[in-house]
Amino acid sequence: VPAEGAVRRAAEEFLRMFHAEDRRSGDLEERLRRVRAEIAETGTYRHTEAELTFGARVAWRNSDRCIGRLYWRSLRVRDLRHARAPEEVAAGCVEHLAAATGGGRIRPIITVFAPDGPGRPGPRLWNSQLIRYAGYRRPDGVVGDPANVALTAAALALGWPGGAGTRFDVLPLVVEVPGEPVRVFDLPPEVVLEVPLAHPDFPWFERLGLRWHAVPAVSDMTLEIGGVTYPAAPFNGWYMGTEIGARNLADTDRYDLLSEIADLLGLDRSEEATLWRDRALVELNVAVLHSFRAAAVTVTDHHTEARRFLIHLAREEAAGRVCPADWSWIVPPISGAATPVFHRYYDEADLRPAYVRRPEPEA
Ligand code: HEM
Ligand code: NRG
Repeated sequence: VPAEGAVRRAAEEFLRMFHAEDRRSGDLEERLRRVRAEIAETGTYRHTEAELTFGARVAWRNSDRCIGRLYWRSLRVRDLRHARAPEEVAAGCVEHLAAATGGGRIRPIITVFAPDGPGRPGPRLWNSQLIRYAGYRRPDGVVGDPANVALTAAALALGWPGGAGTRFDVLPLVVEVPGEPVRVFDLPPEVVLEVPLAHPDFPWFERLGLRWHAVPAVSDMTLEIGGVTYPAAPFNGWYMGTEIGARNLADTDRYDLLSEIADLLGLDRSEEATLWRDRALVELNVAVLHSFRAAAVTVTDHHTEARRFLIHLAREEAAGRVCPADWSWIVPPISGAATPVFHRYYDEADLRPAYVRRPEPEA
């Protein structure tokens, strides 16, 4: 928790911004007086629902790594600041997934749990996303997602009995409420929508038994609004296919599937110059987009999303705002120069409100 003067300055800056952007926000001077008094008395202050909603949306708008920001105004904000008990936090996450999944019509949502207060830290989720696949370290390598080996080990150490031992075992939620033992909670399968992957032209693809979950719900970033930090504030939109097809399933330190797929495609892997990696990548990404669409689960492709992002940039510019963007995250991991976001530079700025990645918990 930052010092009182820093909280007051951040609060004032945020409230001035809110009142400048939102005409229904009421009397600024009156609100500033109340917030200053509350900070002087308690060291922090409580956001109104309208402030919280505005802050969470603007934090999305400020996320320089996110290509999906055209829809920042549509973020639905669930206020669970009263939830502090581990059971309440877990239940709030389960409800979040049910509401976000919408049977496949995915809705951008954030659930905000209790903030850090002076001498009273808020709850934390150890999961990097609400839905994560286990990674079990075995003598001959990792079964599952190598990105989640530490979380899997932590869950097992906390009493999680482990899953079926497949490559796609859904991990439990790991909830930390300061002053209490860390707890694990299984996710009910009905809130974990998954898409089995098939390819429109290659029947063998389905037999690989690949799948991915429908909702990317990031749960390891702290939401910072006007000097208040919310360490548990899971948010989600929908997937861009490349996140799954060009990274999660393809990276050598993730599922590392390119060699296997190239062989099934009958490609010549004797030298790099046959571009077997690139051809396998494209077919894997075709399968991801095809399968999500066949399952009626919201997904976007990188060409469409890149075009939308430039519309967003133009709108932000028209509104007189700086729109920070990080080229190395915005440009998609395949076919970069075939998308319009490749061919320009972007403003850099570290604006608030923001989602700030917090360090991985020690496992
Ligand atoms: C990052 C797309 C919604 C905040 C990203 C990335 C993509 C993306 C492709 C890069 C991820 C990576 O390379 O690992 C989308 C799409 C959305 C969406 C298609 C659909 C609506 C949201 C929402 C929020 C958000 C609702 C927050 C309210 C962020 C943040 C990052 C990010 C903070 C950076 C994550 C990090 O540093 O690891 N987004 N996003 N996005 N997005 Fe979005
Ligand atoms: N690349 C990660 C997810 C990061 C955020 N991406 C989104 N966010 N689409 C992965 O799981 O592949 N979102 O809020 O929609």
